[in-house]
Amino acid sequence: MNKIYTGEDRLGFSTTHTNEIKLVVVGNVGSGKTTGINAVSEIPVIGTEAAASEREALHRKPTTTVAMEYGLLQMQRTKIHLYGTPGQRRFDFMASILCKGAAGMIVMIDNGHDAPLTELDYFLKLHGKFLKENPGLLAVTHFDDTRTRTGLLDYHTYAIEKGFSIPVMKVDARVASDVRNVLTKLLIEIIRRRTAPVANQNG
Ligand SMILES: Nc1nc2c(ncn2[C@@H]2O[C@H](COP(=O)(O)OP(=O)(O)O)[C@@H](O)[C@H]2O)c(=O)[nH]1
Ligand SMILES: [Mg+2]
Repeated sequence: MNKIYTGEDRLGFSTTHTNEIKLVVVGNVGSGKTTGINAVSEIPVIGTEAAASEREALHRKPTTTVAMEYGLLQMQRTKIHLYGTPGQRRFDFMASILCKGAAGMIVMIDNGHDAPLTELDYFLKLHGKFLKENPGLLAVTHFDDTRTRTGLLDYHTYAIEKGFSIPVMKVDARVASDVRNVLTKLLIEIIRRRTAPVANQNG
């Protein structure tokens, strides 16, 4: 018979105590990483905004995250430590550092970008190893002011073609309930993987 793991016996997901996890938000400049973290954090976000240097970064705003952001919130008996990464390419090393110990990843893509699937490709490659081993979610923003005709299904198909089966959601990073929906979906997937029955454990 399969064993159903509950409580604290597997990878630390408790059904009775508060769990703590780290989640990381990656994605292109201006997609809404900083905005999204600010929308849901229950503490003042600790951040490192500075003048942007890369042209791409200036598309939406004059400043951008240069090292990291940190926000904290609690949902479903879980404390979520939320880390935002810089979008500018020259800070990619920082994103890799921030991924250490993370339980899941949100890849946020600005649908108003000239070539959003190329942007997605970049982040799938950069974080491919992490996403193959951990739960991830693709959050697509800026649908209301989009300049492209790329739809959610296009993102899904593209990710599948590249070997990534991750959920795709439409999000407005300015809207707290949207961002919370994304976090809930990712959290459920994290818990599901950690508590799923282990097939044929005892033959
Ligand atoms: N119209 C629109 N604006 C958005 C949406 N999501 C985020 N924004 C705005 O886009 C900008 C994103 O900036 P920021 O959060 O700093 O992006 P980051 O570089 O990913 O951290 C902000 O001005 C947000 O208010 C969306 O879905 N629609
Ligand atoms: Mg930012």
